[in-house]
Amino acid sequence: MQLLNQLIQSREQSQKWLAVLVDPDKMKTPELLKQFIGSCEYAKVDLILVGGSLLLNDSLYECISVIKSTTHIPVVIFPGSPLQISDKADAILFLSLISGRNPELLIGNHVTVAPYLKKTGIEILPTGYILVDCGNATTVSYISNTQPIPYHKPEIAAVTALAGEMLGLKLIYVDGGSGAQKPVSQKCLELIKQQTSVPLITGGGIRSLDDAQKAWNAGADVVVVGTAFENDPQLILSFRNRTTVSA
Ligand code: 1GP
Repeated sequence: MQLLNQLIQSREQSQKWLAVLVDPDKMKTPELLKQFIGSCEYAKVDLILVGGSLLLNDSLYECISVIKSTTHIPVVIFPGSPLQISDKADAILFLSLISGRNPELLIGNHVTVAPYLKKTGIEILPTGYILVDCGNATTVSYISNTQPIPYHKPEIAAVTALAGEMLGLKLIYVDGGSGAQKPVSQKCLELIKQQTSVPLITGGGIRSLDDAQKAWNAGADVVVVGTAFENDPQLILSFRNRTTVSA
């Protein structure tokens, strides 16, 4: 079954997903990456995102190959630039940065990469990407040259998500950016959940199972963790016993 349909099915059953973000630049050796993927299996991770706002090394392809040779957990590209494409992945978040007003990130880059993406045959996940200011300037807000939505204006995030769904986007990803000081507010997730009916992904600044649980309870269907697991790879083990079905 296509990933989007699996996610919709999980959402209908109130089942929550855990996604791990792997930054290829942080891959020290293939062995260490394989070890970490082993921990992902133990922690019953549902999705592995690969990508980054700024990749300094040309290691995306190798990183995905190593992961695919180690696990059956689906691998999804979370592209920080049009260069981050690989036919080795299962799918790609085809991101439109709808919180910003940078035409290249709303539609421009998409036109450039569309024919290449078609050739890869991987699943395309049209995603409304919303950046929220979560306390510090992140790489993504600098590189994208866009202004994030203010933390205390969740209603703006909610109507932005609504407009994204009306435009036909199939997923909403509300992100504080990698290494955010704090996660996107629960109020923001609740309002987006009320306004929209497509699956909701959130990430940025999630540092513990408790943070993730709060995000799931507030309405996120998928919680993404990157920096916290990079800093402490053992932390992922504590996610094994999470509650994956919400009330
Ligand atoms: C960033 O949402 C992801 O786009 C993950 O953020 O690295 O802060 O976990 P962290």
